[in-house]
Amino acid sequence: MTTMFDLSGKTALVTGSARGLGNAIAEGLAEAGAAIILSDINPDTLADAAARARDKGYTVHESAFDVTDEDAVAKAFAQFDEQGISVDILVNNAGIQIRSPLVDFPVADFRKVIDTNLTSAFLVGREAGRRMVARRAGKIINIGSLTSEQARVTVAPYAAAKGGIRLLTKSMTAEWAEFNVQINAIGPGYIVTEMNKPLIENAEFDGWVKKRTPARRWGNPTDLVGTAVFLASPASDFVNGQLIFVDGGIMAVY
Ligand code: GCO
Repeated sequence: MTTMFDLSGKTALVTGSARGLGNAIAEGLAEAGAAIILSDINPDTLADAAARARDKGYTVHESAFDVTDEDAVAKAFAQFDEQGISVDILVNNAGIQIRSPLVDFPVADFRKVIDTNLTSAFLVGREAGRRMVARRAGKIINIGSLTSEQARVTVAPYAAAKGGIRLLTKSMTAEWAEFNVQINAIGPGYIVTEMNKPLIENAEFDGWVKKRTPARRWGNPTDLVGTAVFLASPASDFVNGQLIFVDGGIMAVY
């Protein structure tokens, strides 16, 4: 039974994995046996995260690139090819948040959020997908959100991007499932991360989250690990195109 969830011999690339959800997911995949490629736009925080992961005994590669830059993404994958590293598992996690009322949203910020949260998953997913299709094997996990399904005030481009992630996941499935590539998404609920700091520190919002979440608490980044390992492992070989909410029950109850 445990071999079903064993990731030994596999390599997982997690974008935006120097901290937050991406870091917890990467370390979780490593704990399940995968070698990990930590990746972030900031080489300093990336080096720190890699040192921490190596201290825990994991096999760690590092790759600093901008997920919104087509050439940089292509170059990173060309380097993996040269080093003989195959990305067996990709987690498209990199993301940013900019909050503002929609009537005032600057177009440059709108584009930046769409680029970083959605176009990035296409760009990195395309490089990984080409190779997975050729190898007839692969797992892609896109990180969605509650806002993949439902909107919330002040985060319109984020919600538009995360809604896009849901259909990008299905589109990848439409084209790559026949080549034994499984593409699914995780929809985290409200999780304690640096990105959500302004929400956590806002007493009213914090109270709302605890009331709105049937589990009556914020999630921790490690709450996502079980689902990530499942979606990265042979246990999910016939699961494809799904968005699985890991949200303490929010989407089940209104
Ligand atoms: C925010 C957003 C997100 C939420 C997430 C829940 O304002 O930052 O609401 O960060 O935590 O969308 O899935």
